[in-house]
This record gives sequence, C-alpha cells and structure tokens, in this order.
Amino acid sequence: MIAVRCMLMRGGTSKGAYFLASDLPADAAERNSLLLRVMGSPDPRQIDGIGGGHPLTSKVAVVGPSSRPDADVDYLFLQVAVDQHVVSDSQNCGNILAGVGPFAVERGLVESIDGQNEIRIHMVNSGGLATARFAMDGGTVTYEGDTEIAGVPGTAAPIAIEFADTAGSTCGALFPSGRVVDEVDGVAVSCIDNGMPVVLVAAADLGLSGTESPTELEADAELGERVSSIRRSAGKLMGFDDVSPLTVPKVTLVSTPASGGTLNTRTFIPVRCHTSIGVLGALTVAAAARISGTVAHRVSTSAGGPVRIEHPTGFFDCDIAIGTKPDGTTIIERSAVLRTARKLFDGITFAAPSR
Ligand code: NQM
Repeated sequence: MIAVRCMLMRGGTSKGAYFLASDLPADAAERNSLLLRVMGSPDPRQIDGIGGGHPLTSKVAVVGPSSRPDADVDYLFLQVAVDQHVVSDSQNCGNILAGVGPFAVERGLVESIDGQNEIRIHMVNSGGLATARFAMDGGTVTYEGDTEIAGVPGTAAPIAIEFADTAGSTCGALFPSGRVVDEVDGVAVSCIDNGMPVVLVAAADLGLSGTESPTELEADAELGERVSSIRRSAGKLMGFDDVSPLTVPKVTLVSTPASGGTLNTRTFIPVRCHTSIGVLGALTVAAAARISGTVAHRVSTSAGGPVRIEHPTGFFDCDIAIGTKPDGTTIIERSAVLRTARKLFDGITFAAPSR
C-alpha cells in the first residue's frame, strides 16, 4: 500500500485532493495510476477511495514551485474519471484553483505573510496566469468569513481571482471556428473559449425550457445522445480531433433568465450535468453573453454590471469586460470572479494496491 501526503479541500463548488508535486511520482503514467487508486476509480461510488462519486468531487490539484518567473506556484489540474480508467489534463479548473493559494501557504511553498496575500498561479494545463487574493491572519490563512457562493452552504472568507489572457486559452482563439455562430446537427451553436472551451446551444432548440433540474436532464437518454453528438461535431470546429477521451468542450444550454439574472444555464461537463457552473466555464458563458450575435447574447438581458449567470443552484457573478481592438477584433479586457475555499482535512491518504 502506498501512503501519500494529501490535503482535501473544497475549492468553490468542487472538492479535490491537493498534493505537492514533490509528493507524487514524477512519471505521469505512474502518478495517474496512483491517483486513480487514491480516488477509488473506476467505480461509480469510488467506494475504495476518497473520491465522492461525481466528477465535481473527483478532482486533483498538483502544486509546486513555479517554473515561470512571473508566477509564484505551478498548478496542474487533473480530472480523475469516476467510472473510467482515465485521468485527464485536458482542462483547467477554476474552482479547484480557489484552494491553490491557501494550499501553497499551508505547505510553505510561498511566504506566509500577515494581512492580505497575493499569489500568482501558473495554470499548467493552459499556460495561463491567475492571481488569487485572500486574507491572512498572523501568518495563517483565514478560511472563515461572510462570503456566500451559490451551491455551497454557509459562508467563508472571499478569494478574489483575476485571470490574465483567458481568450483562446485552449483553442488559440476566442471563437475557434472564426465565427460567432455555427450550425451543428441542425441547431445554432456558438463555440467559444474564454478560459474553457464551451459549446453554447439554446435550450429551446433542444425542446427544453432550460429550467429542468440536472437530475431530469441526466435522465433524458435521447437528450444525452443529442448533446454528445453536438459536442463531437462542434469539437471538430474548435480544433479537437476526437473529443471522446477529453472533458472539453463542455456543452452549455442557455435560456432567458428565470430569476432576475443575465441569462440562465445548464452545463454538461461533458456527460453529467453540473449542479452549478464551473468558474472558467462561467467566464466563457459571460463573455458570450456580452458579444453580439452569439447564442448566449440572444437570450441575455443587457443590464450593466457583472454578468449574473443563473444555474441549477443559484447565481454566479462574473466580472467581465469586453473591448475592441482598432482592427475591430473583440478582446477580453477583464475576467475575474469571487470564490471561497476551505481546508477539510490534512494527512496521509492510502492508495489501494494496483488492480
Ligand atoms: O470551469 C467543472 C468545476 C468545473 C470546472 C467542469 C471549473 C471551471 O465546477 O473553471 O471550475 O466544468 O468540469 O469545478
């Protein structure tokens, strides 16, 4: 049995196992095999590991000293599949990112200062940079506070995250197909990447109101087929060869707001339906909501201020600013969010023997 130092943290609306890179095998195949056993995958209940039986609770952060001069730490995100023998580094995760700054302080990777800490995080999956700001008290991280985020009971200390260069993070361009709208499988879609590759589809075009619960959507096998077919075809337009082993692009169904927000969403990640929405997924939807002609813009209100995204368990506010270059190209000037995170336990995890 292998014993590894590990911290379990809630990051935003997700939960994951955080490791120092130096505590894991350097070889990726060896590391992935270990992480599958730590999480208890593949098994729908992950009963023999610490995973929670859902993609949102089967996540891993690998954190180490930065390999870049403009960052303090490197953060590699790994999605451990629940019921498949797969560990994917194909996407970023902005929710798990929320725990990276506090974890880096806890492990002594960065200076422990009093007051407010500012940690620059190199997101290894995409090469992007994020800056996290959070409160410290006498050299220790403050986890308790008054900030509420939809999808998490209670309140906690705020973690402000600002992203640099989100446009085209994975696909190389904000609109990888070169168009704001495409037609795929007979429906209009917008393929966009402002930190997360996302395919936007109007819920109404799939015969839905958009307010169905994740359980209802997941129970609809015909819808599942339709969503994966759209994802496959749109994935090609976004430059992906075969999306089947990948967790990107995500498919987000959009509809007019039902509770006073900017627009309403349901997101497939890519098979299970998200109980809220991912961070970079939200920033991508928010950018689309502000760009004329996209499928999201068509259902969005034009009220100013943050883009308030409605999702199955409440709202997600995105601080987004869109600009235009002299040549008319759309650019993203600002992508920022507020999250919370919490240390749940710190100790040693014991991986099952190789199976
Ligand atoms: O989009 C789920 C999550 C995520 C990813 C997913 C995320 C993001 O809620 O940045 O946070 O889209 O698979 O953790």
